[in-house]
Amino acid sequence: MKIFHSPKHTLHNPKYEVYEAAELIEFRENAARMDSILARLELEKYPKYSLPTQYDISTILEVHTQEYFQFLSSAWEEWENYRISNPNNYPSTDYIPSTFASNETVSRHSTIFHKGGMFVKDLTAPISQGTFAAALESVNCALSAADEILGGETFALSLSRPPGHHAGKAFCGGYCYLNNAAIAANYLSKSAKVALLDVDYHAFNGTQDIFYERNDVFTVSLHGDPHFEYPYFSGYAEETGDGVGEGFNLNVPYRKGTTDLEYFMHLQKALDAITDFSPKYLVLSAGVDTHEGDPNGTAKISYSGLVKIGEMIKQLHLPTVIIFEGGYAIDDLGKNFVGLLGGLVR
Ligand code: SP5
Ligand code: ZN
Repeated sequence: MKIFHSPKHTLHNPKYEVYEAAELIEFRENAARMDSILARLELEKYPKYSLPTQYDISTILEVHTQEYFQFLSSAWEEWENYRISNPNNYPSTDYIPSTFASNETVSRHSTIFHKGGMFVKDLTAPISQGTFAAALESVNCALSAADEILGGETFALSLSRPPGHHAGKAFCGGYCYLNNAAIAANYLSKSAKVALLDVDYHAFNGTQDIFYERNDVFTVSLHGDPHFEYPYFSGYAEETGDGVGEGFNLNVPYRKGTTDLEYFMHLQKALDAITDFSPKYLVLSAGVDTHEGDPNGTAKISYSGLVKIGEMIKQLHLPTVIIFEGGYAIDDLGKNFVGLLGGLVR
């Protein structure tokens, strides 16, 4: 199995995120997460990583809008230019908007403030100087992994960072800017039917947005119920798709404090639905913020539970592109992620 990784992920390095109300905390989706995973892969004797191939941006523009992509590419610089051209004292910073568009049909996109209010969904997607470059490399890793599968491999791993599943057609949010898994699934969908399974603790609002009106990619997510959990406005069981996509989106929300055995039951339901769809390929959005020690989650999945999740997914017997998403229990992250991975690929 090939593993794709780019050291350029470190270019994405926001300092802070806004947690709740006015509480500023250190940015949790940090570069140390990747170090933890790389160290564990080495310890467990996985092959050394490969650098990704560079793909044309048309692979991204089939999933994200041109306007949004343009915004991401220039946001930090526009923000920096605004700072420089204004007489104030603050030093160069990450960009986090503070004024949000309430109606997405308005199109007053003139300043960075208008654009930020349109395209940024929440206060946990700060844009640092190298965010766009890192996000592109994260996509390149995902597409490189997809090409392995098209070439006949059974598994390929993309160590994508930043993660992607909260990024929609025209928005970033929740640590995500470009939807790595969606871009890989869209790329694979040119060859055959694809299922996308998301086991990150949070609902995949970006992925759902992208495929909601499509029937060639079946999207399934298990997550903390949005009645109490981020992203709050998406991830409900009654959201099943629209138009020809009706019936091709499955949300499986679960209760606060969900434990291993309950989780396996939910997962089996998701796997059965995927089997019924009979896809040729699987894209797995692999987050391990379901772990009992995760500061961003409420689920109580044990280490052995994560291994078992991998083993259950293996029973689909599908060629699978594995894409790293969330997981913030930094001390256990490498062990947890490689545990799920090992259940699946070993
Ligand atoms: C990829 C990924 O895992 N993104 C997660 C983004 C989570 N953002 C959470 C923001 C909401 C914080 N609310 C905390 C409630 C604690 N009582
Ligand atoms: Zn998550």
